[in-house]
Amino acid sequence: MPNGLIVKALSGYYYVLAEGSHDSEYIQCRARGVFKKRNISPLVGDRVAYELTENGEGTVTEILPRSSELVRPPIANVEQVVLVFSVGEPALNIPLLDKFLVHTESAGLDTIICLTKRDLWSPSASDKTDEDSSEELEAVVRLYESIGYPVFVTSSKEGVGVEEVRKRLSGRISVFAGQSGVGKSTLLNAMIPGLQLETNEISMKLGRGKHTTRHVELLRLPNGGIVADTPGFSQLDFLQVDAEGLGACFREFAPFAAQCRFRGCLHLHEPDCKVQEAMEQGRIAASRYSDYVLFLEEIRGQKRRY
Ligand SMILES: Nc1nc2c(ncn2[C@@H]2O[C@H](COP(=O)(O)OP(=O)(O)OP(=O)(O)O)[C@@H](O)[C@H]2O)c(=O)[nH]1
Ligand SMILES: [Mg+2]
Ligand SMILES: [Zn+2]
Repeated sequence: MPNGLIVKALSGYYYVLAEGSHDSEYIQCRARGVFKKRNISPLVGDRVAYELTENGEGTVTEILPRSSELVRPPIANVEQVVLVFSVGEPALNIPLLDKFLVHTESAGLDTIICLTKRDLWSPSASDKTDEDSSEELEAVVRLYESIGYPVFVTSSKEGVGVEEVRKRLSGRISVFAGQSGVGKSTLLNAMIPGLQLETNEISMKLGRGKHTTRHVELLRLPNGGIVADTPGFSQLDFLQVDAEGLGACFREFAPFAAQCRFRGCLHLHEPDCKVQEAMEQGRIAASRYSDYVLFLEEIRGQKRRY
């Protein structure tokens, strides 16, 4: 049976690129019924075995073992997640960024942060000068870089930073993830000559995107590498992370957490908690710590509902 790669999933069909094939001829496949029975669904990024059927279509018969798996966006076998957040329209949402980071950490994936629409950045207070305003953005960049995440600031409109992001994706399998309207598809169009993914203005009334991209699709980069465009989303639950595991998803807590007096310290009100101490001393950012506390409450609330 031939093997292939699922490059796109749409309306119950999986588009499979035959192994070794370099053109864009896909075999349109259905999944074998047994997957549904076992509650498994093939994902974009899956390497699969398939069989050809009479009508020129195919059936996915087997999913080969995955090296990684994300639920949102649904994709298998990526090595790197690019968290795409706009600095304006929609406004930069730091708690949501921290939440996405929990998910990529818990999935064990490398993460880079891409702050888009640099041309739309404006200071949060109206009396600030231009200089103050870029300082505020630089502080965000510095914070996440200090934690260990590479950060890119881009403007697809002005062609800023696009080349740097492309280089970072070269030779790897990556996925773009972020809210609707932050400019994921626009950035990919800017990066890949000839690509014309559909894009749409955000709704000014609602301050968010219009969910333009509707499916996950793998795209080949001109200088090697594969990147997936995905539909925007902002709702994320914590079903895969429990209260005890949350702290480990905040990378910069690790050296302090190791020295807390209690094993299994949740870093809330425990005596001799080194994470709280580090936060008070400004060695852990207050915004990160408060998002940690927020997520902990959310996880506990989720549990109670069951
Ligand atoms: N000013 C400015 N606008 C941008 C930039 N990048 C994208 N946009 C605009 O932002 C809007 C949304 O862009 P999309 O690329 O459709 O956003 P998306 O993240 O793919 O959205 P979904 O597919 O809905 O998830 C479009 O009107 C783009 O032209 C930028 O760098 N600067
Ligand atoms: Mg899009
Ligand atoms: Zn602690």
